[in-house]
Amino acid sequence: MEFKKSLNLELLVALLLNLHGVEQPRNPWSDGPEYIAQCPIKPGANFSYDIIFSEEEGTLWWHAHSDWSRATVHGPIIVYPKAGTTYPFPKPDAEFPIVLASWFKGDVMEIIQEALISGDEPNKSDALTINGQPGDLYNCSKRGTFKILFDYGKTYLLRVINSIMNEEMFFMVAGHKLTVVGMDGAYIKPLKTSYILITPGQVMDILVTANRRRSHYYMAARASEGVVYDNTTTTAIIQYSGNYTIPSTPKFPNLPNYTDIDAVTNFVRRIKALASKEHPIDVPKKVDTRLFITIAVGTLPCATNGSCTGPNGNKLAGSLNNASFENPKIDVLQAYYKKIHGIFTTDFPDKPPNVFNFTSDELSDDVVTPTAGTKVKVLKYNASVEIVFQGTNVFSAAENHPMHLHVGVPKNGWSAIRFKADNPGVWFMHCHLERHSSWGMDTVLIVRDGPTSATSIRKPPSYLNPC
Ligand SMILES: [Cu+2]
Repeated sequence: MEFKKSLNLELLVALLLNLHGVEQPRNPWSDGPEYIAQCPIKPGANFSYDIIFSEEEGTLWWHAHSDWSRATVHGPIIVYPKAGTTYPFPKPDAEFPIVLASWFKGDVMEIIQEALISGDEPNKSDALTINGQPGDLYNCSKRGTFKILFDYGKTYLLRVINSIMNEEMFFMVAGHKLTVVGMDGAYIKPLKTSYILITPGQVMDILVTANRRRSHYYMAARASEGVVYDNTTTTAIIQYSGNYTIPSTPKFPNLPNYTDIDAVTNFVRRIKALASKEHPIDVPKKVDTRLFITIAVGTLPCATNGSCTGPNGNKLAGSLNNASFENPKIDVLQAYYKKIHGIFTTDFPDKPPNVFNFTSDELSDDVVTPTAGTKVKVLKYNASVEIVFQGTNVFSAAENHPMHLHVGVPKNGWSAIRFKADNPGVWFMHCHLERHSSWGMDTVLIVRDGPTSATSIRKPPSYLNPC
């Protein structure tokens, strides 16, 4: 698969791709994040990505991964069942990708650059969109609202992708039950629900049966609250085929409130892996490498002495175990592979440097003083790893953190994951709230090579972009 064309000549920004849910066995060279897997592709240059699919099925997606280019450069990838096999659920009659995204009045790359210089919160988006259109509740897009046609009695597969920059989203279809059957490139136990909560970076495969009175119905999405969030509502319309009186306005869904934490919890706790014979899961029962990682928003001193407009004249900084990630001069992968010293350090802490009441409502602002640097964690090949992520309430900035190892860390809560480090390479681990990632809420996991060439990083492509 080549994305050469879409990344070519006319683009004015440096772009990189990140493939969501694609495991890319031993192939970090085409994973994408700038300064992690490669240097940014400069305007006018091009780069071919080699994307190796292995176990993935269902919906995946790709997005640019250079500053905030993800806002507008993204798209679905669909993996159908292997020849001779079928879905682990009744085959849908038709399918629609539903891509949620953010719209900013202004240049997104400038918006984040200005925020990083000022040290303050970046601008909120001005609209949220479904397949590129904000929908009827904004004053700019009535004619363009995205519409799909339902034939009564048929079952449709909605492939919902959240490419929104900073908001976790409730999504609903008025009057219709949803059955979630897949997430992030894997099928799950069918989950019947009236709404979903989908975090930035996530994908959900959802069955909807057209079994309601022939009419027009809104599908709609709005945020679950964050510290700062776009509180607008994006819509698209489902129109039944056939003869009926068209309503003056489509039926609107009863979306959970922005602040409805119970709605978040009640949905998320029901997500279960398929764990069938055909779709096994293999969670390590014994663990030999443990990481306990606190997630915090703190501050770093202002680069331009005292002129920052963040808290106390400082600049906002995200951190994992008090380490605030800084992009290196050369990508970590190249430095690791070619043994170039002085680009990163391997001292990412295994546990929080200081222990405090992580979720207290009364924390002093200096309880976490992050250190800026390029700290990575090196894992042995085949290590059985457990990571416990712990959310914190530093700066009263507790919110959900959708960590890109595909795990949501709930507001003032924790998540635990286990995996076998059997994919040698250099892998970016970051919060998928884009402003948190820009503030340094990131680190890199390096999985060392195994004993043979078949358990080692593949050879680099013949051309690597210079930094
Ligand atoms: Cu976060």
